[in-house]
Amino acid sequence: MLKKRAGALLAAALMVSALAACGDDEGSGSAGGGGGGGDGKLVLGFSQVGAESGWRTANTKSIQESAAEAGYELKFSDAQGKQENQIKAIRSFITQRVDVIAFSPVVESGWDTVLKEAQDAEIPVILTDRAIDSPDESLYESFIGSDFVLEGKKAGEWLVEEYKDETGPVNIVELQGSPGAAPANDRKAGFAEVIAAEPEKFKVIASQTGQFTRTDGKQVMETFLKSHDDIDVLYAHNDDMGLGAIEAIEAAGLKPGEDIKIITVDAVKDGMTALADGKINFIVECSPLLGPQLMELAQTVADGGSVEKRVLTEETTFTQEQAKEALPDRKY
Ligand code: GYE
Repeated sequence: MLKKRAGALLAAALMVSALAACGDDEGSGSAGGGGGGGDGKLVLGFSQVGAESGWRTANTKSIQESAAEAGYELKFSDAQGKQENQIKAIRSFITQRVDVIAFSPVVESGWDTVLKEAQDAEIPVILTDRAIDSPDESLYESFIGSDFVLEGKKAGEWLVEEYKDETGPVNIVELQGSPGAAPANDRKAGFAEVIAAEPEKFKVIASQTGQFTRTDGKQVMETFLKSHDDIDVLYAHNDDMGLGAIEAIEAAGLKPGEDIKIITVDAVKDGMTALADGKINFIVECSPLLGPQLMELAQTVADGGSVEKRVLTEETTFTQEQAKEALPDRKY
């Protein structure tokens, strides 16, 4: 890899000196605008999960803008929520011999074969946002993203504190993210671990996937409301499902945030607005702005340098008051 980049840099340097040599008759035309391919630009192949949520849209934007800013050529592929599409995209990046492959795995399992192919082709891979469950860490250079278990724990801790003066039982319904995805598995586990300290008090009476989307969040909440008339709390693994559920709760004649308390994860603008309006009670932040750090990592691995195996995103939490303060400056 080092050799390849060094070669590309050398080629670029030669090109510059060649231009300088015949520079006399060059006008003041735009500098460095090499016409596609072979111009020494880092080529990054990125396979995105899809466009299921506000978080995902902000994440895509961050990656596209950061690549443009860094002057990289970004080959962007949308998997529409399907692992098979991601595997196809990765194989196509290998065939095209991109410099670096990055992807946000739809699910945790089943990546070893295709990542081995990338390794054999000597193309470094960076995981963004979501982890894989392979024990072979040599299959990727780095994983940049949040600690989803911690996010689940923060959600649980808020709940425990909120009900500390009450005896319970506190009936909770849970809207899980898409099945098999790291944030769905981990946010469920972190939350469960915290509330397990008081098993007689906190009861998860229903838990089902809402696919990280508003539509499914709304639909599943409707079925929860039909089969349970004693729901105290909704824990949704992302804002979008929580926002969909709010529609279902209002349609059932109940007040979200009061009759049913709501905890979500992400803190995208729409979620923060609902929080500031009192319809959500607490949001655990998960930052989608991974672009700038991803570009740095891509450059370093393409240059043959070593990077941290795990790059953690820094995050906070928001109450309704804090959301009101943060909203005016919220970028996504
Ligand atoms: O929380 C959710 C999105 O992987 C962290 O995926 C991401 C999650 C995010 O659909 O809104």
